[in-house]
Order: sequence, then structure tokens, then C-alpha cells
Amino acid sequence: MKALLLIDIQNDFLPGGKLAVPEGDQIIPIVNQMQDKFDLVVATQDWHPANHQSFASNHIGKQAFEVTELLGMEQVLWPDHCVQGTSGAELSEDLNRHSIEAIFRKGMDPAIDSYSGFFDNGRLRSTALADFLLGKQVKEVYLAGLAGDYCVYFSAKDALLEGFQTFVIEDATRSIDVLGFERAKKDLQHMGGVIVHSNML
Ligand code: VGL
Ligand code: ZN
Repeated sequence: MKALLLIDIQNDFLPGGKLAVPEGDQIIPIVNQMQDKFDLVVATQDWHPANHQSFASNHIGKQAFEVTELLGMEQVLWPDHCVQGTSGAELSEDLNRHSIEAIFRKGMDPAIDSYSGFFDNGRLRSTALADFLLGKQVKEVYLAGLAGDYCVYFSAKDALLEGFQTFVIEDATRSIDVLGFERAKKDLQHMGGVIVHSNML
């Protein structure tokens, strides 16, 4: 079984949003077209409380995009984004959402960030996404969404570590930092991941 994981296709990561990924909206028609090629479509949703410690606004004297430490781990401080219940946290209205069987929320613990759809950044807690996929006999996982150098990358990495055959659809993602995505792709390939184009599906 082949699953498509739609990572954080939320208003705040799209142009006009609080943490807009350049050209993020360009993936939406591609993602809409390819959904019927998969046995299962699952989405993730970044879903932070307002007091989340990844927000620069919750650290006196710090600016967005500064790097600090959280629980002994490097942490980029972000502009407030994907706050629970706000329109910025909603999946895009332009995204075809009717095939999405389940939505896994992440980033609810104010003390720790959660880029991956599988685990928080400290791997302290699981979202149960892996169990869900295993329960559906999924062997191959294809990733699309935002941002390529953060949540798509970390989700793909965890998919590999969880034993799924893992594919990143590179034209169905956009990144905060393009060079960061180049590094991410190399790392994923090194781990056994495969980078594909939507026209290869
Ligand atoms: C993301 C930064 C902070 C992402 C989420 O979806 O890639 N990036 N929170
Ligand atoms: Zn976030």
C-alpha cells in the first residue's frame, strides 16, 4: 500500500501567512492532481498553543529566525504561526481535502517543537502516525508539503527510520531555505530515501 503524506499545507505556510514559504502555493495544484494515485492520503497539521516555546515572541529580547536552545537542542525561533484555532492553522481551502483519511496534529506541547509528523524533535512522544500507517499495511510513503527543509525533511527521515520505503516528491514541496533543502535531499538519499518528481508517479 502506498500512502501520500501531506505535510503542513496550512495557511500560515502559504504566501500571506505568518511563516510563508516562498512559492508554497505552487505545490497545491500538483498535490491535488496526484492524490488519486495513492491508496491512502494522510495530512499533518502544525498546531501550536500561543505560548509555544518555538515562538520568538515567547522569549524576551529574541528575534524570529535567531537560533537558541530548547531542552538542550538547537532551536530556530519562529514568528508565531499555526496557533490552534486560528485561520492560519487551517489546511488551505485550495487543497483538495476530501480524500484525507486522517489528520495528525503536532507541536501541541509548549516546551518542545515537532517538525516531524511522527515524533517531536526530542523523540519523546509519538503521534501514532507510524502505527496508523502500519495498521493500513502501508509499505511506501510519499511526502509532499511544507516546508521541504523542515517538516517534510524531518518527517521523511522518521519515515525511513520507521522502516517505510520513503519518497519525497520534490516538485510538490517548497523550502524556507533552498540550500537547506539541497542538504536535506542529500541526507535523505544517504539514508535510503528516494527523491522523485510528480511526473514519475
Ligand atoms: C515548520 C517551522 C516551524 C514546517 C513548522 O512545517 O516546516 N517549520 N514549524
Ligand atoms: Zn511550527
